[in-house]
Amino acid sequence: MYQLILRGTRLGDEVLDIGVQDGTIARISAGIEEGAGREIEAQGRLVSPPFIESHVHLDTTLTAGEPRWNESGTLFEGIRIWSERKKRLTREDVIARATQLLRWQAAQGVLHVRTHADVTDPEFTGLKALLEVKEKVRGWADVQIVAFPQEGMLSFPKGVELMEEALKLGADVVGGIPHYEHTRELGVESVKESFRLAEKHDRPIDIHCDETDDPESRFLEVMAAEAIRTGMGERVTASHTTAFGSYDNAYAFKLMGFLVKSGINFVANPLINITLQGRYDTYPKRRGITRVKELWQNGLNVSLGYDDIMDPWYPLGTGGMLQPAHMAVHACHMTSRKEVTACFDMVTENAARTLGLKAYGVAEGNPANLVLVDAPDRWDAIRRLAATTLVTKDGEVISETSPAQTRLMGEIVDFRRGEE
Ligand code: 17E
Ligand code: FE2
Repeated sequence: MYQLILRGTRLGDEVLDIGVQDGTIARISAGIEEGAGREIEAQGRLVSPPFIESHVHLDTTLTAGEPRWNESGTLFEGIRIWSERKKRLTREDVIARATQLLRWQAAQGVLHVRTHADVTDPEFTGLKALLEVKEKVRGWADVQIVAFPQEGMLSFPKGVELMEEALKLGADVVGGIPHYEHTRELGVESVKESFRLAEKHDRPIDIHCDETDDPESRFLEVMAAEAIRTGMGERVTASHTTAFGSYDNAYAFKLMGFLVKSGINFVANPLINITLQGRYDTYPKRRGITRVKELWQNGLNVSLGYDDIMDPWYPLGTGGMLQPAHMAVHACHMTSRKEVTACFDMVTENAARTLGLKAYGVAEGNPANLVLVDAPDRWDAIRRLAATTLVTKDGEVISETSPAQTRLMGEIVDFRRGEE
C-alpha cells in the first residue's frame, strides 16, 4: 500500500506510475500493482518536479499603481516609484502581498522561490516581513531571501552596514546592484564587497548585474574574476546582465571564455528585460536581454525568472513559470525543437542548480514534490502555456486545477495537433 499513486504519468518517453510513501517517491515503474490511499489518473500528462522561481521581488509585488503607474516604463522610474511606496510599507502589508503571491505560485506548481528583499531601508520592514513569511509557508513553499541593496551599497548611506545587518537578520543570499552605484569605481568596489560579505558569512551571491542597455556597463567581468579568484563559481549568480546583449562582439566573445572558466550561474528575466530595456532606443529597438542562447550553448547554467508581478516595474503577471519560458523562446530565438525544451528546463532543473537545491527531481528517494502539466511533453507545455493540473508537496496534494475545456459546435477542441 502506498500513500498516493499517480498512474499513467509521462516521464521522458515513457508512461509510468509513481508510488509515494512517507512523503517520498518510493517507486517509479510501469503498472504498479499495489493500491494506495489515494490514486490519481494522470492520463498521460507530463510529470515534472516543481517549477522554480529563481528571481522575483516579493516585497514589491502587487503594488502596481501605488502611488502611481510607471509611465515611462523604465527601470529608473520604477526605482523612484518604489522608493515612494517603500515609505508606506508595513509588516502586515508585505506579509499579505507576499503570501498571496506565494499562493498563486504554489497553485501553478512553483514550490521553490528565490526572492530579493530591498535592504536599503534602515527599518528593514520588507526583509523582516519576508523572513516571517518564509517561516509561515515552510510547509508548502521553500523560500530563499536575497539581501538586495536597491538604492546602492556604496552610494546609499551606510549601505554596506545595512547589507551586513540583513545577513545577520537571516537573509540567505548576498545581493548587489553595481550598475546603479554612482560611479564605475564604486560599482567595481561593490561587487568585491558582495564577495567579501559572502565569504565572511558563508552565503551564496546573486547580483543584479548590468541591468541596462549601456554597452559600457561591464560589471559581469568583475563578477567572473571574483568567482575565479574565490573558487565560488557555482554559488554565484549574475541576474539580468542585459548589457551583455549590447556588448560589442569582440568583447562579448572574449568575455564568454572567462564566464565559462568562472562557472557562474545566470538568471534572465525575459518578460521584464524585454519591457524595461530598449526604452531609450528609437528604431531599431534592442531586445535588451542577455545572450541566453549563447550562454546555454557554451554549457553555462541559465535559469529564467519572472522578476516582477504587478509592481512598479511590470504591471502584468500571474507568477506561472511557463510565461517567462514562452517569452524566452521568442526574445532569445530559442525556437528549435531542442531549444524550446531547454526553456522548460530553465524554469525547473537549471533553476534548481542556481538555487543550490538538493534532492530535486522525479526520482526514487526524493521528496514527492511533483506537478502534473496538461501536456504530453515539455515542448507542448510551453506551446500551449499548459495548465498545471496537480501539485503535490511531500506526497500531499496541495493544488488541483481543472483545465479549460472548449466545445466548438459540440466537439471538444483542445489545440492538439491531429485531434479529431
Ligand atoms: N529593481 C531593479 O533594480 N531591477 C529590477 N528589475 C527590479 C527591481 C524588478
Ligand atoms: Fe530583479
